Amino acid sequence: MSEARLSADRLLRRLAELAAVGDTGDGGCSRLALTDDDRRGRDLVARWMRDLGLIVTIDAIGNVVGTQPGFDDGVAPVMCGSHIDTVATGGRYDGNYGVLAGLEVIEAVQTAGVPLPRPLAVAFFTNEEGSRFAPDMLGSLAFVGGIAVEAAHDIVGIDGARIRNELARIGYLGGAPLPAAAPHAFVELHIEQGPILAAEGTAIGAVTGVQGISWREFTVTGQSNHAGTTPMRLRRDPLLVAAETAVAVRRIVAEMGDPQVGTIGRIDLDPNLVNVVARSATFTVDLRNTDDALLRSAEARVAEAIEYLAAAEGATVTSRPLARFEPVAFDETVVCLVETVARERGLTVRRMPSGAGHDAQMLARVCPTAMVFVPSVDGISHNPAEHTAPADLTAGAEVLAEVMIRLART
Ligand code: HGY
Ligand code: MN
Ligand code: MN
Repeated sequence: MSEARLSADRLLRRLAELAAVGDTGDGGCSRLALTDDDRRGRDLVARWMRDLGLIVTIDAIGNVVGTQPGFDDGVAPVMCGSHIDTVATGGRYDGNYGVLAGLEVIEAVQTAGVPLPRPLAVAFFTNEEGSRFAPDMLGSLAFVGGIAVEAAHDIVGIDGARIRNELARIGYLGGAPLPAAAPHAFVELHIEQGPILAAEGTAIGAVTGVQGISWREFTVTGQSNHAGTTPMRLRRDPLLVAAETAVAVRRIVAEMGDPQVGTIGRIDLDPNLVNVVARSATFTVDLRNTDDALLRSAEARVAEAIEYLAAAEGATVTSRPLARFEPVAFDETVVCLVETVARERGLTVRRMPSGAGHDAQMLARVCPTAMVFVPSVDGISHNPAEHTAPADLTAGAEVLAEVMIRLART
């Protein structure tokens, strides 16, 4: 039995209250990074942190950390957390769960007066999703010094907004120093967002690491022309190249086999009109693999395919990287601790890599880090239907609590 008694009701209530911010009316929520909805979500969670008496800091990229008071500055905290920005078709658990469960853990520890030699902290990091501003995990990347603040501030989003301006506009251009002091350890609790735990009936994932991620934006330029008067043999249609690229990506990934995945998630057609052969097609290719050499091979094959398809249509191609992070392995000691705590609590547990990117993959650069997964019903995520059973949410939070308490005593 843990020394701290978590309140499942309070956790579920806060999850519902946060999900109401940016509610999309279909069970999900939309809080794209640094929008007004993101600000409202930030204000709510920061208020909960302050109500708990935590020291709340905001840094220059808008990361927010709540730390227990009463410890010397030099004593590094055991930190947990995740993100509260969402994709536009987000569910209510991705990121939010790890932040609010962390808040619940700290509240339970404080209520029980659990004696710890170092503080606990909970963070939400800016722009984990990367949907509006690339790359993803931007806030945690800056937190660990993986990108200069000035470079991060100058990033322009898909809607033309600049990060620094948006941070200032929503009141989260903070003064806490970057890179931040390294935590003693970091644990991120998160829904799996995939099908494995639910299919197996396993309660907890002891996450061993995160697969490599490659995002690249391609712009294929052809010739805008009249849809009625232009014979097919004279067309240089960039949309055709984009469509053939989608087929090529699927073929390449199928030939490589699991765990390689490939996605064309965003496409913009210019001028995007019913009676105009497009001038250009701009689209993103998201490739991922647990093996970096294979990921590089997939990148090369896709780039080669696009060049070939564009040349065949008399079109030209330019591209730019949006994100590229190599595979990350988490700290074996912390992964083992997650397994041990889960088993002690009578929970089934299995080791697994993460298919999704997470802030933990950045914190792993500066301190012992691991993640705890709980099942996603039908493996659905980045979708309003995203769901995790309350009992699974509670079990994950209790594992988080015990792992953090033990890490605080190491
Ligand atoms: O794309 C990802 O894996 C994460 O949701 N940012
Ligand atoms: Mn997430
Ligand atoms: Mn996500």
